[in-house]
Parts: sequence; C-alpha cells; structure tokens
Amino acid sequence: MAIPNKPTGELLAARDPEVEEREVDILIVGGGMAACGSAFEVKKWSGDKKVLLCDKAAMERSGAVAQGLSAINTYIGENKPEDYVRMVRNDLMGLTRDDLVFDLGRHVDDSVHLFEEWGLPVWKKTADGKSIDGAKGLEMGTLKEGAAPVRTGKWQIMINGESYKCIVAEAAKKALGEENILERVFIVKLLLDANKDNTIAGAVGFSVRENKVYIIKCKAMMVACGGAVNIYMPRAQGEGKGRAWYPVWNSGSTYTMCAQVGAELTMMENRFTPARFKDGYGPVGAWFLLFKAKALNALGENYAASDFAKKELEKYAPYGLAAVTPTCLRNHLMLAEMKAGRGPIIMDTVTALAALGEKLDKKELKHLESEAWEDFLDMTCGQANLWCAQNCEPEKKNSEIMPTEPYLLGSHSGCCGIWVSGPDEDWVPDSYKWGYNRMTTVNGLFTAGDGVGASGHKFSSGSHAEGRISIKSLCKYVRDNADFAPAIKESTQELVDLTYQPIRLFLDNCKYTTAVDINPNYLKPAGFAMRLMKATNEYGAGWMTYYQTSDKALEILQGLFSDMHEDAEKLGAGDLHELMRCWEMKHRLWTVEAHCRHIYFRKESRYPGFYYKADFPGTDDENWFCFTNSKYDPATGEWTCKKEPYHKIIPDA
Ligand code: SFD
Ligand code: AMP
Repeated sequence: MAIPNKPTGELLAARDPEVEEREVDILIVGGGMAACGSAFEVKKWSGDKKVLLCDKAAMERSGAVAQGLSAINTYIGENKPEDYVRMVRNDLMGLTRDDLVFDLGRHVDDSVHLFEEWGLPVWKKTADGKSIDGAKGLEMGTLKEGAAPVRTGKWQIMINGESYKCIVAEAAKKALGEENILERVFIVKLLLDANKDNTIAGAVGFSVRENKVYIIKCKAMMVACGGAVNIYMPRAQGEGKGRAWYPVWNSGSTYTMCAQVGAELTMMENRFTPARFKDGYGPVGAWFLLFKAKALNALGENYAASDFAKKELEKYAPYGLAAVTPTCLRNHLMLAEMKAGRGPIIMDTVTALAALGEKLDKKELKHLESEAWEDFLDMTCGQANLWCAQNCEPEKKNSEIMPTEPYLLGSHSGCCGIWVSGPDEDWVPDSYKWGYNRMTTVNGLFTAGDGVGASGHKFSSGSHAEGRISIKSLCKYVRDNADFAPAIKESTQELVDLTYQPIRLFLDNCKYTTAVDINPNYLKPAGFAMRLMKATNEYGAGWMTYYQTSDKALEILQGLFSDMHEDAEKLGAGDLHELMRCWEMKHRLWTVEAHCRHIYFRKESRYPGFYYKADFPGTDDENWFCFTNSKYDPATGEWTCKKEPYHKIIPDA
C-alpha cells in the first residue's frame, strides 16, 4: 500500500503517534533488488501464509537501482558457474564462500530471463557482430531462446536500463499484492522472541508520511536493506554535497539491525572504494570494457601496463597476477601512480571513441556517442549533468577518474555482510551450513543481496536471484516451525517511546533557543553526520589519508565511536523526515563501527587499494587466510571477533 506523496513541506511530528500492530507469518524488510526477488517468489512456496513487505521508500525507485543501470553485471550465459566462483574469489583476494557463490551462479540467469520477459530491453549481437539495443534487441529473440547478448566483459551484458527498477518492482508488487506492501515505512529495530532463545519475532518501524508506528510480529523475516553510504566523508562537499556513487538512502540498516539481535557478521573489514569519474561518480565499467578506454597517468602513459605496475601486482601474487586484476588492486595501481607524483588519472575517452569510430559510418558513430551518454543517463544522470556543466563531449575531451569514499556492501565488488548458512547439500562443509540456505545465525532471520557476506559480485541480477533463493528456504523454515507463536519482549509503549524518542526530545526542548538547529539539549542528524564522517575520514582509512589507517588510529576512533553512541541518544527530530535521518545515523554508526572493529582485528591489509593498515602492510596468507567473523551479544552488549576457516570447494582451474 503506497501512501500518497506529502502535499507541501514536511509533516510535523506529533508526540504520540498512532500505533498499528500487525501479525504476519513472513516479513520482508526492504524493497530493493533482493526484496523484489523475494516478493516475486514468496507466494509460490508460502501457501496461505500471511506476508508483508516494508520498504522505507517507494519500490519503483528505491535502493541502488533507483536511477536505473546500463548493464547487468552477472549473467552466466555460455560460461560455467565454477568459473564464476573462480572469478569472484580472485577479485576478492582469495576469500569467498564458494558454496554461496556457486549456488548463486547456477540460479542467476533465470532472474535475467524474467527481467527481459517483463520488458527490460537487453542489447543483442547480430550474426555479423553488430550491437542492437532498445526494443530492436528483441528482433534477435530473447536471451532465454538463445539470442546472444552484447557482452562487455565475460560476465556483464548491456541493457537499456533507465526503468530497470520500475520493471522489477512492478513484477514484485503484482506477485505479492499491493495490499501486502507498506511503502515509506522505515524499520528501526528487529525484535527477538520473548520465549525462544536467539529467535526472531518481529520488528518495529514508523511511517515517514503519517504519525504512525508499526509493530509487526512475524515467524520469520528476510532483511535486505542494502549496504551503507555516508559513513565516510564524501569527496563531494559544499556545492556537490549529497552526491555519492552509492544511493544515499542505504544507511547500513541490514548490518546494524541484524547485528543488534546477535547475527554473526563476516568480512566487515571489506569495503568498496570504486574508481569513478571524478565528482560526478559515473561508473567506469562500460568505459573500460565496452568502449575499451585506457586509464592514463599524468604523463599520458597506460600505467596499468607498466613495469612499475607489474612489480606492484607481483607483491600480491597470486591474485595480482591473474588475467583480470582484482578491483582493489586496480585501485592500488591508481593510488600508487598518484603517490609517485604521476596523478591525476585520466580516462582516455577521446582515443577510445575515435578507435571504435574508425569502423563505423556517420550514423553508427552518432549512435555510439549517444550510447556513451546513455551509459550515465541510464544510471548516474548526475555525471551526464556534470559533463554538460563542464562542456565535456567525451569524444573531444577526456575526464578524470578517482577512487571515491568507501562504501559498505556485499553484492557489488565488495563482500562485507552477514554470516549465513549455505545450501543444505552434501558438498557443502559442515561449518558452512546449519539447515536453511541464507539463514543468519539467528533462527528465522534470513538475508540476501548486500546482506550476505563473503560472496560479492552478485550485482543487480544476483541480488534478485538470491532474494528468491533465500525466501524459498525461509518458507521451508516457516513450514518446519508451524507451531511457533512469536512473542515480543518489549511492550507497545516501550517500542513507541524508543521509536519516537528523537521527536519528543525535540518537542521538549526546541523553544529553548531561537535557532531550531542549535540547542544544548539535542543535536540534529546533519550535524551528527558531519561528526561521524570527520572521524572516520581521519582515523578509519577515508580518502583524506589515502585510505590508510593503523591500530593506534583505530583505537582513537573507537573512543570517538563510544562518545557518539552517547550523542546518538541526543539526536532530535523536528519532523518525520528528520526522524528517519536520526535513525539512519544510528544505523550508520553501528555499521561503520563494525567495519572498523574488523579492520582492527585483521592484522594485515587484505584489500590494498580499498584500505591499508600502515602498521600491517601487505597480505599475510600464513596467518590471515581465513574469514573474520564478529558478533554483538544483545544480552551483554559485548562484541567478539574470531577467525573462521575458509574451505576451497571449487578447485583452481
Ligand atoms: O555500473 C529499507 N549495481 C550494479 N549492478 C548491476 O548488475 N549492473 C550495474 O551496472 C551496477 N552498477 C551500479 C550498481 C549500484 C549502484 C548504486 C550504481 C551502479 C550507481 C549494484 C546493484 O544495484 C546492487 O548489487 C543491488 O541493487 C543490491 O540489491 P539489494 O536488494 O541488496 O539492495 P538495494 O537494491 O539497494 O535495496 C535496498 C532496499 O532496502 C530499503 N531500505 N527499508 C525499510 N527499512 C529500512 N531501514 C531500510 N533501509 C533500506 C531501500 O529503500 C531499498 O528498497 S555499476 O556501478 O557496476
Ligand atoms: P563498474 O562500472 O566499475 O562498477 O564495473 C562494472 C563491471 O565491470 C564489474 O563487473 C567490474 O568488475 C567490471 N570492471 C570494471 N572495470 C574493469 C576493468 N578495468 N577490468 C575488468 N573488469 C572491470
């Protein structure tokens, strides 16, 4: 059920919201790619069970795919899932859950076939090797029928994807039924069962359009709220504030909410620091892979092919020596050039388009140029705007590229997330499975997409497929635990007080000063955001220090985090939108703290180019070729970290 857009201005918050209590069998939290996969799939397996989905935004444009995408980065097609595992493992410096990656690889194409069936235009290759896009692509037939996609790399295919999310959300809504969907409801906290240990029983959230708190009881839950952005100071400041590559509304809710109820996290030290077109954050994949552009250093050299680069990569053998250099090491090379005084780094769009243009007639050349624009218009339209603002025509003027601020996610070229059970099959080692595929270490709590750790490179298609895998297994859990009657420990009043605490603090104190944002009794989330991002940027390996930190710096940061936990209790919200901002900041703080705790625990630099520990430079396979898992104990409030063994299921080629 969508709540209409507000009329004008923010709705002022009331001290005492209306309360709506619901009881369902299955709760899906989030409305992104993974949650849409779950929503599409759930009714096939849940029978007459009651299902509810809550998204903090409107599903047609929520999550990372909100602006659309210009490629689907995971389509197995003519390749083998085993090779997909090898690629993902190498890109993530040797440490992935092979079981989860393989499981995804064998299912992902079905989601891509569905997207095309639902109307997503997929580019096709003609018999004479030409690319056709838009609706014309269908003249070659569908992917499912065997038509050849336009491959950029081995795994990626091109789409006309401006409306990608609308298409996927429409199918999800149709399958689940609008009456089973709450949009613009932000879930703040998951709730454990009062009687059964370590078992999920519900969640509490609030509407950002009405003064209403939702308390939802459930027998099982799928949480897929994406990753986290604005946990590190963005490079875009001042006039550019608000820009980032990752969607600004994903605030670490997945990791925070699951950790708070005791779910074990894994590889939270991993982050994604993508190389992007500077200031506009345009992705580089299509430029490198489709347009075959080279990145040049300030001397005009293709530095990635230099002897200097070779020596740098040899330090990180075997990963650095693979045919495709891991994403973090591509960044490492870029940073090494800059540190050696050979920056800035330039994407040579001019030479690339000229070379492609040589084989094209005038009309085809125009089409190619429009594709270069469409790559951004479909996915990161701010980059296209920036090109306009800078009088940049990519066929005439090159653009600078630069690693961004760090983001936390588990589905793109990163792998932080939650430790989940793998498929219950005999080839899966015991320490990887506890019965229900994609269930966390909390009974009845499942995740997918950015939520699942140690298995990156799922991207949009893989996240959708994983949402489907996860919910199918969740339905089995619900069937197997049919007698379970969830009981929430907290009273309704306690949950309302918790959720609306920032509103009440504001209402109690706002008259004390004339400037509503400046008050000795509360702080606003915008100020809190600056405080958090200043601290992480300086001490936690942000861009300010070239992504470098040390144990001493992390100890200082941990002290600042402790202070910020106290400050977070003083966040004040003047309206419902700000209430959401307050809760987002609380979630961000927990998530980035978990990230820094993991970096501290791992005494090596596993992902050079994403982050460096100056006191433990280099990878140390002898001691650290393992997963690192952490757990917050909700009963004691203590965090613990441990090593978890890695098992190589798919041998090297
Ligand atoms: O160019 C709450 N991604 C790309 N994938 C591709 O396949 N091809 C590309 O071309 C990709 N590129 C790309 C990508 C992402 C971004 C940001 C850009 C470009 C600019 C990656 C995929 O988008 C990504 O892998 C998936 O979307 C991950 O899916 P999922 O479901 O794990 O996360 P989501 O889609 O972001 O959805 C999150 C949802 O949670 C909601 N939410 N709801 C309730 N309560 C809360 N507290 C909540 N917090 C969040 C959100 O509203 C949303 O619905 S390229 O760079 O390579
Ligand atoms: P990006 O646009 O950087 O998010 O990348 C999109 C896809 O292209 C991902 O699958 C990346 O792993 C891949 N990719 C990006 N740049 C390169 C590169 N230089 N070499 C190989 N693969 C790349």
